[in-house]
Amino acid sequence: MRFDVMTLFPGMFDGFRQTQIWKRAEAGGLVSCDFHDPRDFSRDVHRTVDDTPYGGGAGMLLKIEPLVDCLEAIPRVGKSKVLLTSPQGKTLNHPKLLELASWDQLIIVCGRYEGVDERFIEGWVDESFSIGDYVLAGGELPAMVLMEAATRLIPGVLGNQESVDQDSFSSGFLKYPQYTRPVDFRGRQVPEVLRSGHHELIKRWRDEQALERTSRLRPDLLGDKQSEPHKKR
Ligand code: 4FV
Repeated sequence: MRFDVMTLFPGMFDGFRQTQIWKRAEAGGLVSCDFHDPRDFSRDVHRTVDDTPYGGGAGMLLKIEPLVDCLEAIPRVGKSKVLLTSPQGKTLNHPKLLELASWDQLIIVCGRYEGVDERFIEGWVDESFSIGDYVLAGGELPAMVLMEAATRLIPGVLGNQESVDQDSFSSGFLKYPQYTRPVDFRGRQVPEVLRSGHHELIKRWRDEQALERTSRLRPDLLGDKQSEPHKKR
């Protein structure tokens, strides 16, 4: 999977690229990423990439020329899609990330200022995505969220595929409670069943817990799924 990120702040990704999951995936040739700064495509000595909105209103917008010139300079690789980070986009979720993880190239345009010229969206963006109903200063964090979440779903990136399959949402349920040593912390015990070694009982307990917390915390996830969480669909 190849990520091409259009951003005015490529440095924001330095820390992200030091994360273990990304470094291992990049070293294994499972992912790669390149950064492209629209400011390098601005057409004036002041390297302007923003301007005031027609019709008035607060703030500035990203101009269309540097965005189009920057995008058209990115070599396309196989099945590629142009994504824009925007609060107006569809909110990312697990099924969408599974779909995005199947593309050869994702070009992510990071919004800044109050947004971008609408003609760029109409003419050059395949899909806008949001990470939630709140407003950020830029699209760089949403881009990293997508890059990490999609990369985790690429076969071979995570040590054991099992951990993806057991992720929250991959079964459509929230994950069951989990515990590790010590067995007792200030009188708080690890549930007996998990220390029983009785795998059938452990699985049943985890199913019940996943269903209970999903119906309590995220009933919207249940839809038709009223019964066991881990019954293969
Ligand atoms: C956002 C979000 C978001 C809007 C103006 C950056 C900001 C500026 N992107 N999910 N929520 N973007 O707030 O994706 O362009």
